[in-house]
Amino acid sequence: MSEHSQYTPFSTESLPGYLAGVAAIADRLGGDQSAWKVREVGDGNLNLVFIVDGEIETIIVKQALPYVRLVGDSWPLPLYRAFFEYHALIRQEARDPGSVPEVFHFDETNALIAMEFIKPHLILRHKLIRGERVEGLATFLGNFCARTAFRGSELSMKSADKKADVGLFAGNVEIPAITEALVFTDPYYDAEMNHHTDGLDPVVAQLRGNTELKACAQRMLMKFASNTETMAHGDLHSGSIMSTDSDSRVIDPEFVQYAPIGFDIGMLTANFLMAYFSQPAHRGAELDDYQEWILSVIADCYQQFEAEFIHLWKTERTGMLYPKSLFEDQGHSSEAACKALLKDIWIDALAICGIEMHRRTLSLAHNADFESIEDVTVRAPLEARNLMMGAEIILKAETIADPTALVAMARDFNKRDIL
Ligand code: SR1
Ligand code: MG
Repeated sequence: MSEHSQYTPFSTESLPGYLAGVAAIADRLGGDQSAWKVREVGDGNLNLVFIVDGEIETIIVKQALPYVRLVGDSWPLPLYRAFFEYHALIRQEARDPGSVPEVFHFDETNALIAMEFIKPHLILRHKLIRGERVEGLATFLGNFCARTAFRGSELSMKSADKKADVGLFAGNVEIPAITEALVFTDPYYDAEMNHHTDGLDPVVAQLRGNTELKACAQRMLMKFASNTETMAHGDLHSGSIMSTDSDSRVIDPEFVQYAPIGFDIGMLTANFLMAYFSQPAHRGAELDDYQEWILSVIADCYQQFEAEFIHLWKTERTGMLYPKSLFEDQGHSSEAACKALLKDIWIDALAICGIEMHRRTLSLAHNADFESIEDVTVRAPLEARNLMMGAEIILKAETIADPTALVAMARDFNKRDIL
């Protein structure tokens, strides 16, 4: 039987009838299905997303489509990604309670997850474009990255459990393949689905002509494809975060994959840097202050990631890796070992960061931070700063000491006239 034989893509009209048949959901919504209000609000690249207002509660229903929504049915995509998203959500909830939406119902056949409607939160990317600040953002995200990374690794997990989980998620083939192509490879040659802003050609030619840069990106791809350090969210950008002015949550882990620990925090850092570089087109008088706030989030987030990682190292190091039997039980400090590991994670995170900065301006899926700048003569020079800083991060990762040095680099690139 094919994966699709019993699958039904729902519409705003057909969804209430389906939900009425799921007792736990019908009770949660309350009242009669005829009174439920359904809106389809998916603005991402892949799925249907419905908001369902019942008499008692509002919920989100996310359903995978058998193709890439951004491109159309010429690009098929397996429905089984919903299964992995569901499993990622429940693991993230266990590893960092309260950080992700609560799952109410999962239907594997229909590739459908019914979950908590996080409100009054909005997509962080839109808040950043509007110049809004979010209290506690860096602490929340630093903790999320550290807790999910540490508790999903063999620093914490039993080896057999972690290996079984790696086996489970290894079935998620096509989704990481998108990342492998769109993120790591396509930016560096004129791949079919690529596009970039008019006026950027000289910078793009410079990057694509740099064999050292391409080799560094491929080296990182090799690590991404083969290194199962932890369960990564896999697509942790500002569109995968929802915030109020003082509370944040992470959504949308369908790109989940076992990957290097630096993957999520590196991708996240890149998305804050792109928010930073795009600001001159979005802000007026308060530009400098707001850009500095974004840089403070980048530095604080990474510092919190390291602080929480070190805390977990001291308090929850119960896995097969760096066992206490080798260090503390021998009267030996493991501090230097932890520091050396964090250095390796930082270097990986930097490489991912630079690569993500490139793919969001050169590959298929761009971001609204830059894309919403309609005047290409304004957009291109800002994207050029982003592209050139991305290259320097990748090529000089070993020489960037810490997040303070990274944000200092951003200030420098933000002043450059590259085009
Ligand atoms: C075809 S999917 C393009 C992008 O959308 C997702 O959000 C991921 O970022 C992916 O790379
Ligand atoms: Mg997404």
